[in-house]
Amino acid sequence: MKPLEFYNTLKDNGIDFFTGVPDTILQDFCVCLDENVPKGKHIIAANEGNAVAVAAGYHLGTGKIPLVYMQNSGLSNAQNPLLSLCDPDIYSIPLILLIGWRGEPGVKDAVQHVKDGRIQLELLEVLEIPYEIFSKNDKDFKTKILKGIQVALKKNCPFAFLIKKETFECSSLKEKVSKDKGDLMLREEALEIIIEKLKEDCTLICTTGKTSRELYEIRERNKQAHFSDFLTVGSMGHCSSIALGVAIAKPEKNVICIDGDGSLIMHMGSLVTIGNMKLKNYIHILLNNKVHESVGGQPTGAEYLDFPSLVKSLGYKNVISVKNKNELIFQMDQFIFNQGPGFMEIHIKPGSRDDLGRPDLKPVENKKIFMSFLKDK
Ligand SMILES: Cc1ncc(C[n+]2csc(CCOP(=O)(O)OP(=O)(O)O)c2C)c(N)n1
Repeated sequence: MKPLEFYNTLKDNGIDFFTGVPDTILQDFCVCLDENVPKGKHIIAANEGNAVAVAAGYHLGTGKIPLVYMQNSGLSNAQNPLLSLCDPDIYSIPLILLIGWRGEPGVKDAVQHVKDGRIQLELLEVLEIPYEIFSKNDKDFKTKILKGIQVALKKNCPFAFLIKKETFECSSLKEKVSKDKGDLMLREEALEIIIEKLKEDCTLICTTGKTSRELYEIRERNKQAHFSDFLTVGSMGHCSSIALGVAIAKPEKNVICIDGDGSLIMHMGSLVTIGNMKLKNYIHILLNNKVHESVGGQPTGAEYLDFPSLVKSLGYKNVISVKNKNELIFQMDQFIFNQGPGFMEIHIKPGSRDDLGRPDLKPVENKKIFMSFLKDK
């Protein structure tokens, strides 16, 4: 299906406002939005709940039906405003939800998507959200769009369009994100240096997406064990809070959270708690490429965000920002030994290897070896 045809059908039926959090299944539709939606009418939100709320506000101001896009794992973030704001039993707000169906039964996907995918239809039914399913070569897609909009309008309720993998035809976004960015490092180069500089017994809590996949592969290449790394394969935006819990439990250990800008922004409130806790053993490293690189390179909103000033204002003690390899090598030696909570922002450029794999380690196995590592120390 051509994203532009899909978009034009939405537009012809009165949808002129789009907000959401990107996902791989929807990345070509997002490129189409960037190219066609007038400025200010396409908002990449911090998280899916925020997107639903912004869309609800747009409806209140215009009476129109907005569209909210998300990966299906983001439906849980959106659940609160869907049930307690938009639901027909509360304010009854019409919305179109465009949901990327990761982990669809019978379609190979990463482990963190399997359950979400399996319960997808039942979940929508329990939430009492009517839906239509879209797939590649869908001949009826215009009728389905029309039906969804009519139901949403008639019942004043959210209506979901569930999008299967490879429904949308490819665009050229990948090329757009790999343009030259001076001497900024790639995420994997920065990770290699971090791993080299850290002592073997440092505890790492790593964020969702390609960061954890790269960390896993670096350990394999270095022939190092994985027991000191917790790979947060799902629950985007929560690695800093997981790290906080570990740091509280293990005050004698340096606990290092490796975060991404999209993830950090998704649940940015955690910074307030971390700042308040003032743990000396808490270190937060932000790999800031300003985009959701793992799912297609859409901007996160970090472009104009001054993370060092923000975290300083929240009580982080040891705060620095680095932009290239030499600065990172130089600063790492000192940084980990300074008193926490520490925050190191590393400006990096978007990009990753095409042949990047996924961890061969099951999450439950990861948990077991990580917990025995923490226990041993
Ligand atoms: C709740 C939720 N929404 C969306 C996603 C899809 N997703 C996976 S990784 C990612 C991007 C993460 O961006 P960032 O933290 O900046 O890291 P980068 O990929 O740029 O290294 C997104 C949006 C998800 N996994 N979970």
